Amino acid sequence: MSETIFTKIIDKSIPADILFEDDDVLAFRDINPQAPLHFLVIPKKPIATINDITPDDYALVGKLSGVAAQVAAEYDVAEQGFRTVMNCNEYGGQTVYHIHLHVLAGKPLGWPPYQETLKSQ
Ligand code: DGP
Repeated sequence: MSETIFTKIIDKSIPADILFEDDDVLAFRDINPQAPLHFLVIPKKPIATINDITPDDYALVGKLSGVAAQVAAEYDVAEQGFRTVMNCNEYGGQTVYHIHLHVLAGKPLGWPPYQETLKSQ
């Protein structure tokens, strides 16, 4: 997998506002926040997209949700609620090809999360 900006955040060659870190996972604030609290939870292992997850990664990928909830609790938004999103490839709106769980919190979030009216199929 080619290196992404997130590899540089993991190895600290570029700065980020880090909210959580352990041997497997990093959480940091999104540079372009879409909610009062918007952070990303990523595995340190570079996995390009959801499509590239293998069974060996299932525990690691599950841990992203656990860390999301842990950080949300630390920032006192867990009880109000929050949204997690993982975009995949072009139609999913993915721009950085290192999987990342968006965590959006701090205000009521609309649903559905897109504006287009579905055309008849
Ligand atoms: P996505 O579109 O799902 O691939 O989301 C990528 C997110 O990554 C986007 O919300 C902005 C964020 N992002 C991109 N570059 C940087 C960066 O250098 N630092 C931080 N903190 N976030 C970044």
